Amino acid sequence: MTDQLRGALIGCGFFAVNQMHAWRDVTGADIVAICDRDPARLEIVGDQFGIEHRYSDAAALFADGGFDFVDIATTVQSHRVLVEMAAAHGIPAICQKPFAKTLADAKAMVEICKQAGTPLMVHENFRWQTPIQAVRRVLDSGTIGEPFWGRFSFRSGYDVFSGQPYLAEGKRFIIEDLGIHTLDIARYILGDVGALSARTRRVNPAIRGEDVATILLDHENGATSIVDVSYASKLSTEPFPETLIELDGTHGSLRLSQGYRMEVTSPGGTEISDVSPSLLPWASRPWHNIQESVFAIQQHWTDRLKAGTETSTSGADNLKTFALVEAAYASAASGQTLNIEALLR
Ligand code: NAD
Ligand code: 89V
Repeated sequence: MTDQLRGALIGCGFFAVNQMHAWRDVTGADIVAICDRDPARLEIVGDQFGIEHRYSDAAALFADGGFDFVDIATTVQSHRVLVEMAAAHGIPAICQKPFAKTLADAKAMVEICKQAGTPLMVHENFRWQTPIQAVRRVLDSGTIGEPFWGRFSFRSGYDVFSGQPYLAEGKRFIIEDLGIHTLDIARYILGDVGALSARTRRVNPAIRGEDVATILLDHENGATSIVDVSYASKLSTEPFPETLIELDGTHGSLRLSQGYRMEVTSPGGTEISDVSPSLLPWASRPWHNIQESVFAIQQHWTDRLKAGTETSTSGADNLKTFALVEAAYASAASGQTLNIEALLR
């Protein structure tokens, strides 16, 4: 591995622009080639970021080579084929969320990279947000003791469909696109999940999938939590894209509330802090929280790839988040509680 890693990015759409900005800030890696089957997107992103090597076909990109890793920023339909292409060429890969169309595909993708001996990370960036990292640090400090209950809440009325029109078209919507992040945060904060039960509904008649979901999680450590997500909530101050958190522990409690305000209560009293993300020079409100986490996860990948160690959101780790998505849809359809271990076998 050279000191300055060379990356190729596939998929120059809406979100990839954030990834390209963040790659410019990352220490130790540069994007040297890009690929998109849409010539207009290839030109816009290539010109904006001064990338000369441009491909309309991923197979041609891999055949030419000249890079140390690939960053797959396409939508889910192409994730499996592109991850498999990377593994076949011995190239480490980052893959955007949702990792795959099905849990069976996701398992196959993890297996093929394992067989090839190539690192695989899912771009699950929400756990890298500044406020989420701040919550993790409070738990690690022991201030509130052992957490026994939690709530991870994302309720918004923000128009996500204008930037990402495909979100209105899929049979599945909020759990697959946004709840996947919230479920990952619940796992990151309270640990792996043994069972879950979910209820969903569609409020917005102009979209195809569900835009509200309420999910009850039994964590393996005995804690119980609720993940509740909505894009149908009309609030006095729009909170997009903040995840709000409530945690009750044996010695105290934590509340992460709107406006990035964290309140921690312990036997010593209550401390209030501002855990706002920073506004990177290329970022814009209200997306800056997400944009900063894109930089953080890409720096993490670069550091870990150089060190030869596993990433926080490796493909194998993400199977445990992806299983929660599958289980939530199955539970909402059947009304049953789903066992997660059985899905992961
Ligand atoms: P998009 O449709 O705007 O962009 C996808 C691009 O990929 C398009 O330009 C398309 O032409 C290109 N593409 C698709 N298949 C290709 C292939 N086989 N070869 C080459 N190019 C191909 O989509 P988007 O909104 O940018 O979303 C991309 C992914 O990012 C999705 O999986 C989405 O869920 C995810 N996303 C993640 C976050 C986050 O915070 N992690 C936020 C938004 C979107
Ligand atoms: O993070 C995402 O995947 C985005 C959004 C925050 C809009 O849901 O699609």
